[in-house]
Amino acid sequence: MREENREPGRRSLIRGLVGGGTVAALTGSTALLPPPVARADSSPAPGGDPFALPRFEPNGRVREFWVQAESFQHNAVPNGTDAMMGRPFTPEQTTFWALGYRAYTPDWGSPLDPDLGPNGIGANSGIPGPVLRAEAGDVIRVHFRNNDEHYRWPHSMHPHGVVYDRDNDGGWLADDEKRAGSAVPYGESFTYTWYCHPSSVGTWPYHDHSLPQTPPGADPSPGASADTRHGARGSRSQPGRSGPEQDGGAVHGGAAGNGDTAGHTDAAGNGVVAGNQDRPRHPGGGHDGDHDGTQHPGHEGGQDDGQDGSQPAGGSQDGGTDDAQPPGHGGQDDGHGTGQDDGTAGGQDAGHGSMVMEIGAELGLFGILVVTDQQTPAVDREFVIFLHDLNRRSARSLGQGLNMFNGRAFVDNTPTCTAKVGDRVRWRIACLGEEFHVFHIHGHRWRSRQGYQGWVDSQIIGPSTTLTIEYTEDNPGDWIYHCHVTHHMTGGMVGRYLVTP
Ligand SMILES: [Cu+2]
Repeated sequence: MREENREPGRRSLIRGLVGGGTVAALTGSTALLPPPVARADSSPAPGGDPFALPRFEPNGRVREFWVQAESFQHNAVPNGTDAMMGRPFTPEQTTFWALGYRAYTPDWGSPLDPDLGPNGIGANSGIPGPVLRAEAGDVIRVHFRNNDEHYRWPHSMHPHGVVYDRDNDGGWLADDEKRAGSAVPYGESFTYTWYCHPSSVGTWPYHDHSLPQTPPGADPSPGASADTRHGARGSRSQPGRSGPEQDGGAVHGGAAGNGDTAGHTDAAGNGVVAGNQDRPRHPGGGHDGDHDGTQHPGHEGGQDDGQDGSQPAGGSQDGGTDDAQPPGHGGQDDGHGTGQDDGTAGGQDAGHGSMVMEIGAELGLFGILVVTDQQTPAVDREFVIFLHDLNRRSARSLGQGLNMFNGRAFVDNTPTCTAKVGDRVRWRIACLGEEFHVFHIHGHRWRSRQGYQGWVDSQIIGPSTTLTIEYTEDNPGDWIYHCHVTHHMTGGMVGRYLVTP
């Protein structure tokens, strides 16, 4: 049915972009126009409600995925070099305890093999997670298991773009903490069901959206420690927990306790908050940092570095960025803060006190979900690149914050993408974190809804938004792709793009 509407939709799109007179001249390239634009034009039935979403027409197919959250030591700069700036790194400076999603055979039997082809799951190395692919009309069923042996935090999977009910959303709220899929305890599993509507066609992120946590090595306030006793479903009372990492691994589900203190009998038993539990709660609750009155002013965010309070208002915006400079480097070079700014100003934005919302995603629990339909052009090469940042507030083992593509920083550590002239190329790019980026590929242009007649060679992308870039390769060379925000590029967001004749 939508097939019939396809061509008119594309034609009107072209008119919108370049005017009707040039339609014929561009016909050859229309197949690679960004599909969502054409679809938006073609979906409403003639004379129908322009607000109406295209209807879900189930095709009876269920796409099943077996996905596991895992923890592992991860070196973001395995070759030890920032080849753009000529700076060396030791493994200690760039290694942290990461989290990642991996795809498995049924019943989480064994990890699926990597498949970097245009219809594959990707590297399946954890960061990013597997590319979850489906078609409009499909139902996606993700069997998710939490095997976070290191942090032992609850985790979840929250998708964008597809359609789901609240129980399958994976997003945790302190005042709605009973939803099983929003906080899957370590060692347990949950099955999510998501529907691929026609409006789901495109590139989307999915990520951990479970309860906030205090990163290991942070200095949670006594009150924050108390909070860890309740609401930390699944992560409390874990046998075998050991190591210093666990100390700070305080789970602040206690935020939920504000409206429900009766259920948390151990609140009174926490000596550290003695005398405070009788204090009237703040109306509106939720502010775990102050609900027990023990939060120290100096303990907001990355207290160790003590710079939070001295940051100008703009500091939080630079949160994960200034910190991308290694100590002793960079700060002076590009006029940004010094290496000791570890981005903790962002901590105030990302959570309360030392807690960090979506810390699982910051440590690597994210991936790309792709929904296609019959209008999606086939390509020869498809590159899946995830832009994300990590600062020392969340990973104290790092010598500096990092700006990463797919869990790696700096050229020849980040993915090297390859194509040959004549290839139909697609980049599926997504972003999470605290930064906005400008994705740029040297030597190439593509169609978008921005720029002169839609042609661009750089595009803005921010947390949870995506880019789908399509073109026919025409320019051989040893190129780079990078974020065009200078200190994100020098913080690691640069990769190689090799095009052969
Ligand atoms: Cu950037």
